[in-house]
Amino acid sequence: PLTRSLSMSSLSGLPLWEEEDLPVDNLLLFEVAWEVTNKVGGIYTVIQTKAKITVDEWGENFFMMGPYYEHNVRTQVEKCEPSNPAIKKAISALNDNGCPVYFGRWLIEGSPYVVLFDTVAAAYKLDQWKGDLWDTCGIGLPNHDRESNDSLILGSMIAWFFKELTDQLGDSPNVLAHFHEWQAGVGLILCRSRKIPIATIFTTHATLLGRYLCAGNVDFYNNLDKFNIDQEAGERQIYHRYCLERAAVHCAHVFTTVSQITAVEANHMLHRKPDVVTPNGLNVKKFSAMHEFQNLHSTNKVRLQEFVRGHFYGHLDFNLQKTLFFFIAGRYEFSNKGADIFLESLSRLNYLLRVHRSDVTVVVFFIMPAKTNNYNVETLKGQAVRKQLWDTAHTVKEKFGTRLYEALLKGELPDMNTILDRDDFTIMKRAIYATQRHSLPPVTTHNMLDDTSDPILANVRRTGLFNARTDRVKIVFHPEFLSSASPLLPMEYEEFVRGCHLGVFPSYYEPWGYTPGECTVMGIPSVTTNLSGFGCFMEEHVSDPTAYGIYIIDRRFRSADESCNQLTQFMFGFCQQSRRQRIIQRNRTERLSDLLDWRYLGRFYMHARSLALSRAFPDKFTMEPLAPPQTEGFRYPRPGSVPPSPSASVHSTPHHSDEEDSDEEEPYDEDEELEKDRQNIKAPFTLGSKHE
Ligand code: G6P
Ligand code: 1S3
Repeated sequence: PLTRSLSMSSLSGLPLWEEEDLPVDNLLLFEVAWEVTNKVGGIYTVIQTKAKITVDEWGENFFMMGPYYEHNVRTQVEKCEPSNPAIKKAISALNDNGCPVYFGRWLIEGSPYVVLFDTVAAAYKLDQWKGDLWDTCGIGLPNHDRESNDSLILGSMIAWFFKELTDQLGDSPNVLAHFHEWQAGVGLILCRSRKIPIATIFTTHATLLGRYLCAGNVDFYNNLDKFNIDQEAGERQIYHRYCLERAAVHCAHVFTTVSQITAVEANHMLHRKPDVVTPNGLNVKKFSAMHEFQNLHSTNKVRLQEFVRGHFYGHLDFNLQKTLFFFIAGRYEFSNKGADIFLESLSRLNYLLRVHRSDVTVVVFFIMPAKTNNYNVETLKGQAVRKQLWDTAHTVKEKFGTRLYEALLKGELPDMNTILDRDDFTIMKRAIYATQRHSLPPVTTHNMLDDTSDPILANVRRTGLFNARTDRVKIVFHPEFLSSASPLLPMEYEEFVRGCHLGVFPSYYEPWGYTPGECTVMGIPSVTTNLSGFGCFMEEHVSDPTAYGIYIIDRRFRSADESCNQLTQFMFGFCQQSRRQRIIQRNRTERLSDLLDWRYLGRFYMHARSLALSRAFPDKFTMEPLAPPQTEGFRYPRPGSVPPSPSASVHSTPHHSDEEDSDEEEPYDEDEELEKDRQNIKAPFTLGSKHE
């Protein structure tokens, strides 16, 4: 039998989860999502990072299912023949009926098998399948809604596949299918209505109505029980989608969502309380050298500094050694992702830094994709000017070096007054003249298609954050996801995050929120909120989140203005930290990684699976469903050693700030601090009842 290797390092102090007795070698597990091999948003991260632990547990009996896109398959999938004869036959049945299905290994960590359905080639059956859906559950899909139509085609193909498969298998091995989000839900609805014998799980990563209502500026969380949800869905013209979502939720043997806060939301918006909360994890990689992530911060920061040198050419009157890089990134949902209160708080921070005559400058990156028409000229010119200055310096340096060398060969010291000639000075002066600019460094790196109505730009105009010389907060809006192939900022997202000092994600609507989690495992502090799944999870498991570099804004019980003030204070406090304090804080942040590791959080998926089997096949899976894994009561303690707060440190004095470039101003034993914290983390924990 396949075994599970899930024990976390006992050093982490996290609760262990012992092996369950799921006979995984006599089961087939399918995980269905629109984002399998197809990167659209956050669900891709969930399934892509979770693949490794699921393959470790299920081996050859695990399959992912999603839509077929030729370009995705060409770059990410190695096609092969299924070794399981029943799967092979089921695929052939669809292929033989003009509905192509592809099989292969997805080339990500764990190399899971994938079954991909060509929804475009099967689109000729759309009308027939619309009729089936209507006859089965009375849900009609409008023609203009491409996304819903695609999800119906995928779902119909998947239900057909499961029918063929289970006809082949009989009742051994049993099939367990886990569907993610409403776009994959149709398959579940059809399987259940056709009484196909499989155990089903449905996970929602956000509710349709929650996302829409929040984006519409309502006081969502204080009115959860007051919405007329049918009417709200109808008014937003998403009634059919909402019906698909709600039907999938109610058809599933087990319903899960990604956080407690979304569980409460789902109970109101979908009228079913989730059976299990399955928090999102990451595939955490530990470096063998403990300080490697600090070195990576340093080297990537240098690359960001190079970009800034170009972008702010002619205005580089701030000290890059005292410049901090903040950023926000993600889907461009202006208020849901909290870009609104971020901008307002930045303008307050700008004011505070100015009145306190701070020598710190903050460069803030907004990485949110919007419609653009390529990079703008001024931004490209900035990098060209920087390159020209670099080339000039290099040419003069070469000449200087040659003349110096020749003088030394003659046994003389060079005459420093003549070592550079008039031509050298001319090219240097011309290079300097080229750095003059008559406009301010641009706020956005691209030509925006919607310049006048773009919400970020509109708020930059309102707050006046135009990158003036006097501004201590500078804005760079990069309305496109990052890529190492960019001529402007050639960095992958991960490298960019590592080079920054603080991620700021003040979301209003955020069922989980991967961005701050990704910062955490890279040892970069971040701001989150008590309305995000991640923020609530951290609040629950970390005694002093701020000390660990997790700043949680209260957006639940405070007004928007109060939340802005809190965010401003967090950022201002961060700006007052010394380099040494930032290094200590990054070490602590990185220490929280174990909590976000799938090797720890995967247990909630396991629990959902055993629950679904016991509900779908009660005669066969008679084992008592395990009690939900418990993490309550486990908390990372307040770090015992060096306080990260500037007020508690003698080093926030002006004298200290003169020495910003020195890393180790006072003896600081990292290993000693780490050991102290580990001692503290040995907290009591509870295992599922079966193992007690
Ligand atoms: C890492 C490196 C140090 C560097 C520091 C800069 O810790 O290991 O060598 O000085 O980053 O930190 P800062 O917060 O100023 O970017
Ligand atoms: C959703 O993606 P989003 O950014 O639209 O699913 C993610 C994965 O579960 C989740 O992290 C995020 O909060 C949701 O909002």
